Amino acid sequence: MKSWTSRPVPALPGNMPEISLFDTAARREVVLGNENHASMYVCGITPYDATHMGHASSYVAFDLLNRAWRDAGHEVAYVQNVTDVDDPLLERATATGVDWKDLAAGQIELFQTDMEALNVLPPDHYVGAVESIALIVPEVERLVSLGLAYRVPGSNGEPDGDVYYDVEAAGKQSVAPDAWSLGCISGLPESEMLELFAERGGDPGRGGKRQALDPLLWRVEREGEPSWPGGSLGAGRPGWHIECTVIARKYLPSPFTVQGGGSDLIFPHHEMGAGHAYSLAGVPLAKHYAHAGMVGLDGEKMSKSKGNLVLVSKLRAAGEDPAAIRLGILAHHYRSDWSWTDEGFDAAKATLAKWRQALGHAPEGSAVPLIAEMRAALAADLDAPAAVAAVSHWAEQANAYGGPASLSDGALVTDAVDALLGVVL
Ligand code: 5CA
Ligand code: ZN
Repeated sequence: MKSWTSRPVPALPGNMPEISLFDTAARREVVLGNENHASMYVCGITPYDATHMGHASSYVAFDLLNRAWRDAGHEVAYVQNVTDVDDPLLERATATGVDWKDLAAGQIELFQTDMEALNVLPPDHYVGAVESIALIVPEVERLVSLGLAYRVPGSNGEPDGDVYYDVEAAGKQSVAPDAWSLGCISGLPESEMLELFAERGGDPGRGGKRQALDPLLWRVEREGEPSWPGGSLGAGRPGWHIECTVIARKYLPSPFTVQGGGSDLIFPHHEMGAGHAYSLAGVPLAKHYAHAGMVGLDGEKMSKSKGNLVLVSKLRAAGEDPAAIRLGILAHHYRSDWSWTDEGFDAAKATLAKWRQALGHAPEGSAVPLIAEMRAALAADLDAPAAVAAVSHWAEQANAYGGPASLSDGALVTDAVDALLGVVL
C-alpha cells in the first residue's frame, strides 16, 4: 500500500550519544547499541476512526526513536501495518451503512494526511492485512502442521474450522533462554491476562478451545462477512496477531530491533505475535518491545467506543498549526498516561510562538550546546519533555537578550528542532 511522504530530515553537526529505551519485556531501560541497521515495526491503525490524539501520540513517540537513530547515523528499516479488515471495522461499517472497504480507504487517507501534517516520518513499507492474506495462510497452515495450532469444531451457531494458536504447546516448544512462553513480554499474572484478553478482542469463552487464552489465527467464512481463499484452512480471514507477525517477518530482519505500539497492545497482541514468530522461526520476533502511554481526554480514556475523541483532522480543519499539536504531544513523556486538554494545547501554542520569536534573537554560539542538551534528553529513553524544556530555556534567554540574531545559530536551532523533535518552526 502507498505510504505518505515526508519532509527531508536536516543533518546536524556533532553526535547523538548511545540511545537507551525502556523495554517492556526486559522491564528496564536497555541500551539499543550501535547497530548501523536499526529496524522497527510499529503497529498501525484499524481504520475506522482516525486519527485521534492517542493514535497521534503513539506514532509521534516512535517517530522520536526513528529520528534519534537517524541522527546517530543509523539506517532505519521501518514497517507499519494497517488492520484493514477486522471485527471492529466491519461492525462500524455495518452500523453506519458504509461499505467496509470505503470506510477503511477513507480513514487510511485521513490518517496519512494527518501523519504528513504532524511531520511523522513514513514507514518504508505500509502494509495492509488484506494484501497480506496470501502470505498469512501458509504460515497458519505451518502452525497447524507443527501441532501448535488446531481447528475448533462448530458450536452455538459458529461454523466448524476456526483455527486457534495453542499457547500451552507453544510455550513448551523449547527451553532455549530466548524461547517464548506466555507472559514473557507482558509479565502479567494469568488472571489479568484473562481480563485483558476478553477486553481486547479475544474470546476466552469460545467452546472447543484447549485454553481460554488461545488466540484466533484464522476465522472461517461467515455469511455477510468478507473472506479470502485459505488453502487447506478453507475460505476465511486472518486473526489479528498473526497479521503483524507475518508482515514484520516479511519485511524486516529476524529479530528486528524494536516493536512498538500503545500500552494496550502489550497483551495480548504483542505477547501472542511474539509467540507466533517464535513458533514459526525459532527466533524472537523483536529484540525489544516498547510501549507508549494511553492518552485520555480531560481525565477519561480516549476511545472510539466512548466517543470522546479529539481528532487531528478536526483540529487541522479548524486552522490549528500541526506543529502546535505535535508540541502538545511532546510535552508528555511517551511512557506516561496523560490527558489532552484545552489548557495543554494553549500552552503548546504559546511555547511555539516563543520559540519562533526567539529565532529572531538567536545568540551567537548558542545552538551547538542546545543541540547537545536535546540529544542527551532524547537518548535517555526519548525524554521529549526535557528536550522541549531545553529549547524553551534557550528561547527565554534569546528573547531576554532581544538583540539581532546570529543567522547561523537560528538556522541550526530550526534544523535541530525539526530533525530531533519533528517540530517545524
Ligand atoms: N491495528 C491495531 C494494531 S495492529 C490497533 O491497535 N489499531 S488502533 O487503531 O486501535 O490503534 C493504533 C495505535 O494507537 C496502537 O498502537 C494503539 O496502542 C494506539 N492507541 C489507541 N488508542 C490510544 C490511546 N487512547 N492513547 C494512546 N495510544 C493509543
Ligand atoms: Zn499490530
